[in-house]
Amino acid sequence: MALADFQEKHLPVVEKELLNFLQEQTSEPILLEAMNYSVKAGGKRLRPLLLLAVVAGFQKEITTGAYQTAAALEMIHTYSLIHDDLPAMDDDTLRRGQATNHVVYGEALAILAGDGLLTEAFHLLSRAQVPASEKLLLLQLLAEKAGAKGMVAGQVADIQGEGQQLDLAGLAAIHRRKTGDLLTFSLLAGGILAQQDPAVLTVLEQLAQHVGLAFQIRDDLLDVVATPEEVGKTTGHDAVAGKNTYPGLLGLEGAKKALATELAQASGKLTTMSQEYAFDTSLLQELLAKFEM
Ligand code: GRG
Repeated sequence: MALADFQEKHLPVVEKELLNFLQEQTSEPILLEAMNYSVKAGGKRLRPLLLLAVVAGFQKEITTGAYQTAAALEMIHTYSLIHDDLPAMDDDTLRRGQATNHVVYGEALAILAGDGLLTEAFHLLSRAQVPASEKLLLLQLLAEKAGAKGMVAGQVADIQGEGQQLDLAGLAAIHRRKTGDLLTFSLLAGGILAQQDPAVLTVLEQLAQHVGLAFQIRDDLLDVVATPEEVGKTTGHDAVAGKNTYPGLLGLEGAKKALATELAQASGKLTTMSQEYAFDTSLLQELLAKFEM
């Protein structure tokens, strides 16, 4: 199945699980409105897509539990964007092509909308229709990748690195956690839901590291070369904020080369998965091709 058909078939189900759960679990209408505002603002749903594409690549049925796990993952991602945009963090006014959450609802509600999404993500996953042993693993992994040695730690390191000159290893150490860890969860969760053993999960994790770096380098490049209309958020922001970026360290051409290298390495991991674990790589290859610049 082509990626566009796969998206059209499966992403609306993730959406339904997510929106229904928030609706059922929220008792304050303005909180629901603020959470829905960012959820419905039209993100690419890259992380749910990666998760579901891995399940499909192992030729397993996409169950309700997989949709619920993907919905929980997107809730965590959306919370991170709301909080990242706050005046105390990146202080951004445009996200997903719309005014950021705090611009519309004020800072207090934006913080609470993020808190609500974060907490309800774990609530949804804890109730997901997934066998208990896999569910426990998914809960632990999501906490680890989103938490204090994962995405949150990466965000702290990023803030502390502002205005300092980092080297490539320092930059990678930030992004491996800030952006990479949630992408890693996306791929590993697909493997766990497809009941793969640890050896396969190790290859998935290696694949995720290349995907994560490629994604970040591309995001840095877009901040330099794209318009706000193209990416739905303010651009040129990194330079103003004194952020360490791949184009800043490597130059535009060097960053493009680094992106191509990461994508080639990701593709190599996919070949290994196809040869050794009968993994159908077509969806992920098509998705990775979209990262090329
Ligand atoms: C606030 C704890 C906390 C963490 C924030 C993810 C993150 C950490 C900050 C976002 C900053 C940023 C723009 C990072 C670059 C990579 C990234 C996560 C881009 C946004 O993800 P997309 O492109 O967004 O998948 P959509 O809107 O399509 O879902």
